[in-house]
Amino acid sequence: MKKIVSIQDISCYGQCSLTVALPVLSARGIETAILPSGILSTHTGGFTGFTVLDLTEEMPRIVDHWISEGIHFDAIYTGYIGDTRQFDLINAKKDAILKEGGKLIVDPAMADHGKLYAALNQDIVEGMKKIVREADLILPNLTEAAFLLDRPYQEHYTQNEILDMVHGLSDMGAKEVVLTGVSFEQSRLGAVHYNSVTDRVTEYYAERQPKNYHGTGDIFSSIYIADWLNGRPAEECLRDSCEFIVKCIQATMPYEDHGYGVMFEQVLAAERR
Ligand code: PXL
Repeated sequence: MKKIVSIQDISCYGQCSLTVALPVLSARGIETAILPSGILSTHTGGFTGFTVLDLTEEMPRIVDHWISEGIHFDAIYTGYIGDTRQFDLINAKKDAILKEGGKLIVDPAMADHGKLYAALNQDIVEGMKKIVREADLILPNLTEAAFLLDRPYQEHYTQNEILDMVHGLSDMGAKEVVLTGVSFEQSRLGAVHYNSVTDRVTEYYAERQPKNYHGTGDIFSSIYIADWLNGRPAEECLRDSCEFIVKCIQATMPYEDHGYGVMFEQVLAAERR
């Protein structure tokens, strides 16, 4: 059984970051520890007046206790990070809490639809670049990729431009890149995987759904990471995570008052039946 630690915020309400990563990873058979980067009353998309408790000071105390207990992980999975000091902490401590050959997985959750999330700024982008360089696997969406590469965000990309982006991201240091939100035709939306070791590109496109929801990036990453740690090939990881998101959106759309996240619980539960 693989053991992972996820480093991202707890958005107490809103179905994103740790409140989706934990159940999804657990349901896929991954033991999941958490290192919360902060506690927010809600996520920062669509809610106003949210509260934030930064946990930067507490994080090294937690990690140092784990080190003294000899606790090690197969992988670290980072997501939303609200304070730049946390990037240095991750780089400084990662080797001490990873098993030999353990992996650093970075979902640079910081932006979407061409814009940074409400509480973030360019310093977070610069910090994110520091951990992307060290990563075995990164899972940016198109907006995050544009920020990481210091390129302007475009509404549309050609196939060559997408390939150029995944190569650019892997040139930054990431061994494997999963670029999400890729679309070349109106009715299909999916993701592109690039493995810099084998120089292989894999793509998967699912049926585009008529609505966007918060938290789908976090759920996509959690499914992908669980499958990846369970040793499944890129084409299966991509198909499983894209189709899972499609099902989550379809489960949520009938409920018009549920605009803040997707009802992924139903989809997880249906898999068990
Ligand atoms: O889903 C990404 C995410 C994670 N954490 C917080 C967020 C967001 C997206 O807005 O606000 C706090």
